[in-house]
Amino acid sequence: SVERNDTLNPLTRELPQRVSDRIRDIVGERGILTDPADTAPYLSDWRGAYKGKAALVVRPASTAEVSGVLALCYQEGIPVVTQGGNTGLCGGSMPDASGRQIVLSLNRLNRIRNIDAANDTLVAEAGCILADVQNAAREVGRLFPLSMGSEGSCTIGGNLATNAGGIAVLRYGNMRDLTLGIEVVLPDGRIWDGLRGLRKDNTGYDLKHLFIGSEGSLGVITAAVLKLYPLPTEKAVAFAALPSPEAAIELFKHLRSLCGPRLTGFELMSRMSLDFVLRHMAGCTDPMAEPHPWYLLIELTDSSPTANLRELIETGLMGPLEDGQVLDAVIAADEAQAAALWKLREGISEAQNFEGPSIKHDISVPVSSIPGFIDKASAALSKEIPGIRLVCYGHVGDGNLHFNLSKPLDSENADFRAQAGRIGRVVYDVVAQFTGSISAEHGLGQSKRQDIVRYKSDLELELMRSIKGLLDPKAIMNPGKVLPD
Ligand code: FAD
Ligand code: 2HG
Ligand code: ZN
Repeated sequence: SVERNDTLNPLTRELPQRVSDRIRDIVGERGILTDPADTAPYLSDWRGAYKGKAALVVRPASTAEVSGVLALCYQEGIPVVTQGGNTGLCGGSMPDASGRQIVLSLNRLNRIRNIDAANDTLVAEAGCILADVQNAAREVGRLFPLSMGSEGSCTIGGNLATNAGGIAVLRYGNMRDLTLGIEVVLPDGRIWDGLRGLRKDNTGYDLKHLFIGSEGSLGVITAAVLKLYPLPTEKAVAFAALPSPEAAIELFKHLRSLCGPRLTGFELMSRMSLDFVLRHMAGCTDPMAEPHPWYLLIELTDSSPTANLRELIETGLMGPLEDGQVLDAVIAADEAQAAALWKLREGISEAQNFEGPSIKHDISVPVSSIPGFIDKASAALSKEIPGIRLVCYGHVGDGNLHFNLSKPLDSENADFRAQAGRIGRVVYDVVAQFTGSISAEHGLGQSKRQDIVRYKSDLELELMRSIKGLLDPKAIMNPGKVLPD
């Protein structure tokens, strides 16, 4: 609230000048952005689906500065929206329209503090770009396996706060599985140093897991101890055409038995998804002569010098090709071809943006229920909105589908957007029938927080609210996100 005798910050008319002056004292001139040209990228998301206003964009460069800013915000009751690379897909990093909230961007907190090759760990600050962490690990002959289309922009803090997944979860797990310890600044400014690099530590409640996946609603993650793995020395990538999702799950079972943990990526995509990529992404071409209804992108990796993965994947595809469970297959001959095949999968998200407004459903069901889910949800939607364009793809080896929709060609953008709530319910009710999740890897943000009322038990919601009340008693951390009203 604004005190009577206080001068308002002329930039926002919302934040008292003395507060912005104190923030400037903490983070310095470089730590505050005020020019609209500089703040614009922080106030709208990657898709242009969410926009917000902020009292200030603050960019601390150390944990101590984060602590100072939060202590002040806590004292003054100023709401804080933490932001990493701003690549999230649920509006979690966007401030609201009030202009009262502060965006706390961690992009200057981006040092790699330590690499311990013997312990296979790397300590990264939250603002490190994921690709930079992957490269730092590679430089010491190690792998940091988290990988996704946004890796050139998303940050370790955002990956932790959303418990990000991506394309290698099948083998290495999601961000939660890749993290041994974290450092967190609590809403009142206190710093919890939980940067322990231990693979065994049973000393009570594992507090880091409360903050991982909390989407900025409990505190600010400032650094993490991440797990490293042996660098793969061999890789094989195949692109296979299939008649149906059932055939994809049969092939999954077959390849898991044949290849064991070497099966690293298993990504499904529908023809519509591939069509969008071919239409909009420069340099992408169909690797097959004819169109097919479904495709899989399959990756095997190994660190053992004796593995012959190309031969292994050929063997794995031979039987299914003979009995018609696989319609056609292409195996990458070199790294450039492998990258070109991956682009067909990784380009879908961006390509869909060119087709007008989209409605995203990042769902998971047990792997065995994938075909049943696709059948039921597709039938329900086609009945609900004739002409709807289903853009179905995802990390099917993890049971995770991006069951996305693009508007019918003959409908108005605004009409389509207005139906997102109703359409979501149709899809999520089918998810619930298969005991699935309405957010597999992207989080709840602002787009799905109300939906969880229908799909989580009262007890779960009560426990979530109790944890929020305990850690953030003044509710200053990312209000309007994660928890329902
Ligand atoms: P932001 O978008 O800035 O923030 C996301 C949330 O985390 C917000 O709620 C924010 O408040 C909170 N937050 C950010 N930093 C911190 C911090 N330090 N402390 C506390 N809270 C914080 N996601 C997947 O899981 N798998 C994918 O395969 C995948 N592919 C993608 C492909 C594309 C092309 C795009 C655009 C996105 C993709 N995403 C994917 C979504 C997104 O990239 C991830 O959710 C990523 O982890 C977000 O990181 P970020 O740094 O951009 O976070
Ligand atoms: C992916 O797997 C990402 O490509 C993005 O998670 C999904 O844009 C989407 O819906
Ligand atoms: Zn994904």
